[in-house]
Amino acid sequence: GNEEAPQPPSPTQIGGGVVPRPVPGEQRKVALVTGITGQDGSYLTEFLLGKGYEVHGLIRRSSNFNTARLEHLYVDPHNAAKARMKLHYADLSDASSLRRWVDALLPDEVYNLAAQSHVAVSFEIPDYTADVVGTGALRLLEAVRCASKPIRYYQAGSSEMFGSTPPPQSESSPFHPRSPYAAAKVAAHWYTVNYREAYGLFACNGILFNHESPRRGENFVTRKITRAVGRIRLGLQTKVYLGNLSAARDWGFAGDYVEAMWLMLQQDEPGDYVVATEESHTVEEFLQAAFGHVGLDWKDHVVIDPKYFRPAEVDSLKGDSTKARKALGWKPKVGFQDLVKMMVDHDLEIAKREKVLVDAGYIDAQQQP
Ligand code: NDP
Ligand code: GDR
Repeated sequence: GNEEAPQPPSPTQIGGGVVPRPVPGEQRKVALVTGITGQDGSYLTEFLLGKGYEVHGLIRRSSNFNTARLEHLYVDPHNAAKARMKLHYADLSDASSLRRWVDALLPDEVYNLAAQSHVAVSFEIPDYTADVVGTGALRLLEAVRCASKPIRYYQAGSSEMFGSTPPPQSESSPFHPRSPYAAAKVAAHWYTVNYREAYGLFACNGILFNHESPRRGENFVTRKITRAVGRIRLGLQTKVYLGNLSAARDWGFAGDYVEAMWLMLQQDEPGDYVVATEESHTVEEFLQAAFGHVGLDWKDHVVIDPKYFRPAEVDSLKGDSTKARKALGWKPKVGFQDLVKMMVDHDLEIAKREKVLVDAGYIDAQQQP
């Protein structure tokens, strides 16, 4: 028809990255993304808009606005031709809301990124975590299965599912979850496999190792450290309280990982894929790199607080992503040192703005993030 050509969204303001232009004349696909307000949801939305998709996101009701990571992508829906991202209220704990939006939108692809994603918090609210992370995936799969057209489904699986299984971990490594969060992700993984086998659904599990960015939630260890580095460098705080520094993680950049999600849904056959950098570092090594980048020694500023130790820990994760690299042609672009620098540089800028407000007497420096 004479519909206006898709407009590229404005360049991103947080987390770097400029949205690529959609290819003109390409048929517009429709994606439905749960967890769109989270770290990965924002990068995936940018990526899909860049591919020319119309992106619908399910957001949950909150007393505070929870759309900060999407602000730079938002176009007023009254500008119907340009607004290619649309947000709708739903909740992974509410099957009726999921069913309704899947039926109303009939997307080509569904990305299930929603989760209570904090491992330590899952020990505090295990029942809720199981409901949203495990049963929530089942509710969404059921909505997709019952839809009146075939829909491709992506499940956000996690390296936490391997838990105490020693590295390197690949698709054939056994799961041994070490938290309510991880156990719920294992359930979601097998629900997804089961819907593929039972109903022939095009359903994929991405088993993603840790991935970080300047948009990472501030209570995950990498961002907690880089926020603290920025503030300590600017004199806004002196100490940061942490738990276990000897845990090793395979840390990549979230912007790289969302491409792997999409690639999985573009294959001829559905499958499960490990996505990882194949490089592992301890929390202590992250501290060294982050404090070192601004010329500080982490040992002068880190205090161990046992309250951050977990009832059961995952000691060592290092992925073997041979399958994804061969079958999807995927590989990470950002390495460990560049990731740390990207996050520290971003958080130094935030600290500079905070310092202006502190110096002017508008905020209290003690109000730590
Ligand atoms: P975030 O915690 O940043 O985002 C989680 C998203 O889920 C948010 O949009 C959140 O909404 C939403 N959400 C939480 N509870 C509900 C609910 N009951 N109903 C609907 N939406 C809900 O996670 P990430 O972006 O880092 O991760 C995305 C997914 O990938 C998650 O499933 C996570 O478990 C998984 N994963 C993440 C990895 C990582 O290293 N980042 C690695 C492997 C897997 P709100 O903004 O309102 O809180
Ligand atoms: P993780 O990420 O549990 O791997 O789950 P997190 O950054 O929370 O912890 C990584 C390691 O750091 C240790 N640690 C601390 N962690 C936090 N959050 N706060 C601290 O103060 C602290 N001190 C030390 C932890 O004990 C742990 O060993 C993330 C989430 O994104 C999951 O949703 C995802 O599935 C996995 O990554 C892959």
